[in-house]
Amino acid sequence: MIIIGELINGMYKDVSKAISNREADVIQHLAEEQVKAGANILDVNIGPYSNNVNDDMKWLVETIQKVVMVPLSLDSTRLDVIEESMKLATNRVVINSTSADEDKMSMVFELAKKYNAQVIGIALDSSGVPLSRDKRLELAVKIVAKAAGYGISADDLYLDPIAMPINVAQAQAREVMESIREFRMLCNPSPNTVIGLSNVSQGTKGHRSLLDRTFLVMAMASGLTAVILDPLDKELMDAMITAELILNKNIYCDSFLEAYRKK
Ligand code: THG
Repeated sequence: MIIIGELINGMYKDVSKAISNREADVIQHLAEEQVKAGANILDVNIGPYSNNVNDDMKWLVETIQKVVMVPLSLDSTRLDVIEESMKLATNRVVINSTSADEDKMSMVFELAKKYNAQVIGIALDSSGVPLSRDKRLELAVKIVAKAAGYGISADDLYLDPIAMPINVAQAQAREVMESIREFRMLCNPSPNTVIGLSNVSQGTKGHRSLLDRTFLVMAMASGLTAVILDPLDKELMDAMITAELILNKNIYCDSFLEAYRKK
């Protein structure tokens, strides 16, 4: 499982404050803790409150790279912001994200090609979030075909069926599970699949972690290969590690949680 740590996001008030006040220690602590907890990639999102998106994103990338070596997932709707920070990246980056809209895909895949980046493609277009597996599949097909046209291999593509809050879109969970299964069959080798797991429990009161980890285990059984989550949620990470074991991705031993963490 590819773990993408979600905590460096200006949606969180303390992170937003740390960005505007240039508190490097706050950001670097979050980066180190997430990597220590098992994050393979860190999502970097300046959030909705930034007044200076370009400088803020560049500062975040430089600040994080001073303390950890992992690749970054640059999470922004602004491609100019992504490109400016890509120039500073010391590792391969993930562009988070493109939609299935033709013009957006052209710009994102062009950029990915130029900088040898990976891409998250969200099964969504200007008509909105799809509510059925069929519509999600139709959009995913467009993304896979477009990526192939730019010579971007399926390994470098992450298809996101959009996990939605369970409290307002309860029927979508099953559609998402089935979409993950279908996306994996779109080509050979299969594209990666990814979800923003915390979306699931957004706005719910109580049991957030339980909702997220149950959803994650089910999505993994459907073929999920990457996930954006809070790696500091230990019960969530334990569930992820256990699901990988049950799916026969790692060899069993009695101390399998410790063994996984030692790797
Ligand atoms: N797909 C892709 N990228 C994504 C998402 C996705 N990036 C952003 C998001 N979704 C994933 N990241 C988060 C990060 C935090 C939360 C949800 C998703 C979250 N935050 C608290 C909340 O809203 O309750 C914030 C609490 C606070 O303000 O302190 O839940 O789906 N490709």
